[in-house]
Amino acid sequence: MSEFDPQRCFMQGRQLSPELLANLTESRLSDSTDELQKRFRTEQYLFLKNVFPKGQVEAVRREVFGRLAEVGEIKLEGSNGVFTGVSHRTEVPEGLGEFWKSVSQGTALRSVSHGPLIQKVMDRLMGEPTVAHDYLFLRPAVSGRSTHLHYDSPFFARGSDRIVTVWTAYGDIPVEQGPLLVVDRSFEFTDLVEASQSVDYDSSDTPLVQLMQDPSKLALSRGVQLKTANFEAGDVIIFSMTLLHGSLDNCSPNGQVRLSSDVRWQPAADPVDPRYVGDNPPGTTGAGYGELNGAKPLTLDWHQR
Ligand SMILES: O=C(O)CCC(=O)C(=O)O
Repeated sequence: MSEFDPQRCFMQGRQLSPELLANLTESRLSDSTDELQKRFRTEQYLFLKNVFPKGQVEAVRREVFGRLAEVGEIKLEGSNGVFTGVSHRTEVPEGLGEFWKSVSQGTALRSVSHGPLIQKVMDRLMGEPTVAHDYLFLRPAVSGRSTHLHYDSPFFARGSDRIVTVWTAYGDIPVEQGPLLVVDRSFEFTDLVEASQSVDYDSSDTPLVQLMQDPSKLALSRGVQLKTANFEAGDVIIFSMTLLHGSLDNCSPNGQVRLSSDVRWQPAADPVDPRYVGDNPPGTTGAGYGELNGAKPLTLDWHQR
């Protein structure tokens, strides 16, 4: 297991208390299906190492960073993406939403995010045929773009109640570059889970779905740990709708962009929320790919940390 430096974990500019941080429990595809299913039932997440071959991940990086290079945001160093500090994305003739849709539907990306490898994993984990939502959340994160703690249930409250999120690391993402973090056993915080489940989110204004409080104070008051890891290219974390999670700040000193996607999977037998299917999915609020954070031009916030 690659240990991380707990001093290097920040969320929204706040350093997390090192004594509250711990490594995610690692799982491997070679573990038995029974073991994987049991671990998912117990912890409501599975941190699966090396799901995708490095070559496939490299292809995704080249594809996505190549598109961002076209709009001046990324300086390509091999398959590494370094933010240039400028963006010409608002000038694309098709508009930001269409541009982001085309990046999110790239061939290399989809052959990983919706390909046979992950399909097999999900069928195994759920013990029945599964299907992925077509709508994909692609996240190139520069500094200042971390995600507050939240439960996913308000966004995916319609359709199946057996949905899970599959978050994939496209590249090595050490803790200082902003990987995913989960609040251990947060499915037991009945008050917060119930509050999140009472929201069926379809509006870009109000309902409060993010927890704005200091993650360390929350973990301390609930007697739990904050779990993350030095993610490696091709690692995946699968988690339930009732597990609090967010991402660490990307503190890369040289503007290294961290790249991930998150996609929802569910049993194929359950109804699928039509907002997230098709070539032109409306998305949560109806604004399509244009509503996603990823659709916004990269900004210079990373200089401000
Ligand atoms: O990658 C991130 O910053 C957040 C991901 C997330 O919230 C999710 O996968 O549900």
